[in-house]
Amino acid sequence: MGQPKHLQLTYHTLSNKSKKYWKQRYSLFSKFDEGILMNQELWFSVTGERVAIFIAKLLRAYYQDGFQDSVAAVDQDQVDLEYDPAAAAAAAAGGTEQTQQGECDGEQGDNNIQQNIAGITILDVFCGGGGNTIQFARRFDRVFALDFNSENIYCTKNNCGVYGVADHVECVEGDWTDEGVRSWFKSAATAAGAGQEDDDDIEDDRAPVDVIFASPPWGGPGYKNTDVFDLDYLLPLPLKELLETFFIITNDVCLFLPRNSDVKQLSDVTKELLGPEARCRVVYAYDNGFLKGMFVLFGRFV
Ligand code: MGP
Repeated sequence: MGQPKHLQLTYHTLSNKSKKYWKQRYSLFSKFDEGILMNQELWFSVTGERVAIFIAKLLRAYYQDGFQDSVAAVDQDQVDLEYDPAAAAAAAAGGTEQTQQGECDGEQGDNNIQQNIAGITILDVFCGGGGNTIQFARRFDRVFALDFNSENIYCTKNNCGVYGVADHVECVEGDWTDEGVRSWFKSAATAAGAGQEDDDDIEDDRAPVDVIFASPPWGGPGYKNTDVFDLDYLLPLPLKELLETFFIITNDVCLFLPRNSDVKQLSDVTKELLGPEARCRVVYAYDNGFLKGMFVLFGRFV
């Protein structure tokens, strides 16, 4: 059974824009040689494995221990999650809760993932090639992997199979900007609450979601051409509109954004949407000393 050739790119068939990522192929997927598939765009946008492991571990630790302890728990796993006073001061000026930096150490201390966190469902809204989906699926009960691009969905399904996590993942082809697609998901908390009082027989087959994770398109590697990335240029929606669509379902949201994202803008939008006292948490993700991006956390993760 042959896989589509254009998803089995080699150094020679990669576009010039993506060639530089060839030597990073095993940091994108350590099982690259076992049949990983990616189209041209995924080569520069998929979340590297150690970064994906880092955020999956952090969110899992939260569910095990609560956030304060989760920082400690991740620390114990040798992830050097340090408080960065300079960045924190800058963020505080913008009103964010706290800024931290985490060194992504991959599987270290996490080799025997005891068991997936039962009953927690994550929606990976822009799943791309499945880099994040795979690591969530190794640690959480259920992951919905959504993408509007059928090729991405094909790659995610395939790549989840390579990592043996397909049983935990439901791939859905759909565009988040489409209200019909969004309305298919609902808050797991509401679903549980409704279930208790439920005495009507109205069938509701929408998918309950606890956490929304989003690593949206940043518009390609060109995000680095500016000192501060204006989050109005996120795709497919500007930051505020994107968050609005998420908060209808759950406030427990985690974004992966460019490392040069405008933190003041993040703070302003957070207050606008969640109230004047509202805060978000920013965690800068370093891999081998290189800053790869920032995670921005809302709701119970703050
Ligand atoms: P990068 O900044 O292009 O590479 O991507 P590098 O090698 O860190 O930077 P350079 O300064 O050496 O040139 C770094 C990581 O950012 C990628 O592995 C992806 O995880 C993420 N990333 C990059 N882009 C362009 C996107 C994007 O458009 N969307 C998302 N979600 N992630 C991206």
